[in-house]
Amino acid sequence: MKRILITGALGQIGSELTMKLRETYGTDNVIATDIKKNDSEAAQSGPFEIVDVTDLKNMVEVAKKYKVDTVMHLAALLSATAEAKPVFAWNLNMGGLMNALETAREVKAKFFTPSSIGAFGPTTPKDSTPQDTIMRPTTMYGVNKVAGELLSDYYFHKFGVDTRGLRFPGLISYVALPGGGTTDYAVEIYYEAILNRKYESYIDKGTYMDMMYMPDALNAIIDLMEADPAKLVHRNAFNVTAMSFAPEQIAAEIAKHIPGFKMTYKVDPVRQSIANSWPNSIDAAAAREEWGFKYEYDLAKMTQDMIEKLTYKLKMNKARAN
Ligand code: AKB
Repeated sequence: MKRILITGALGQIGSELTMKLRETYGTDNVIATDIKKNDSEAAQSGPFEIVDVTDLKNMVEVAKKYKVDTVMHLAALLSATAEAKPVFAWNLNMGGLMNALETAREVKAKFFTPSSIGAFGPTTPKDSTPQDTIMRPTTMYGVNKVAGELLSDYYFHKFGVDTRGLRFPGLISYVALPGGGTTDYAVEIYYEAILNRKYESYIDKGTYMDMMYMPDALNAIIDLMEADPAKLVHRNAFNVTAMSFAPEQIAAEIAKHIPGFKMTYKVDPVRQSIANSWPNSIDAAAAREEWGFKYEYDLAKMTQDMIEKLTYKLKMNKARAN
């Protein structure tokens, strides 16, 4: 990877991935794009272009202008929003992906896009979900993710585009908030714990889902993209995970740092039923074997870091506002 174009660069993954790639590959070699500009570091610290992923011409022009050799396509709606707006989700998630793949084909670039644990469904084995297994999701997001994996495989086999992907679990970070996902509770809980010492969970106790801390997710993207293609048996997309927990377990871990922290439950039936259709925990053996996937943060280590960094961030925000 030498010159990288990122779509959805101001979203939850993009805002941190842009900065990490700029540190690693050079500021001018990472072109952040999104539908709107804001005053975030990712938008202001290097090349930025407005790109609407439903506009193929615009995307190809930007890719050609910067002579990119890699396209990372992150712009997409997450599971809960996609469930609320299924037609819009299909058009944006599938139309955007098709345009990004076409762009990569046109400029002969390598390609990355995230898949998700949402690609699995209620008939998938729930525990240690294998890399290759039943994939019959019951959500629009899941349908998009399975179709996206297949489309990425198609572009590899048909046109030789070097497509690669990861099935991400819930991603937890103190930098940018996720929006419209089912796993978002595991980010919100830290904000509420620090600010109010309490959290009302919309996911019920006993509901296990895979999660990963953002620094591990960013390393996984780079490691996969730099992996020797000769070693890749799979491509779109690899199971990756760092931990699996239920709401009461993350709450207990937070309470070790914030005494008196209390969690209550008010279950949201839509997001609960999405969570129920996903695995309890997935197996990342193929990612470990084919390109050396590893992670550093488990629940305890992540919680310590999240609370430290988020407390500082919220303090700085408050100081700036006063
Ligand atoms: C979501 O909850 O929709 C995402 C995901 C697991 O893909 N965080």
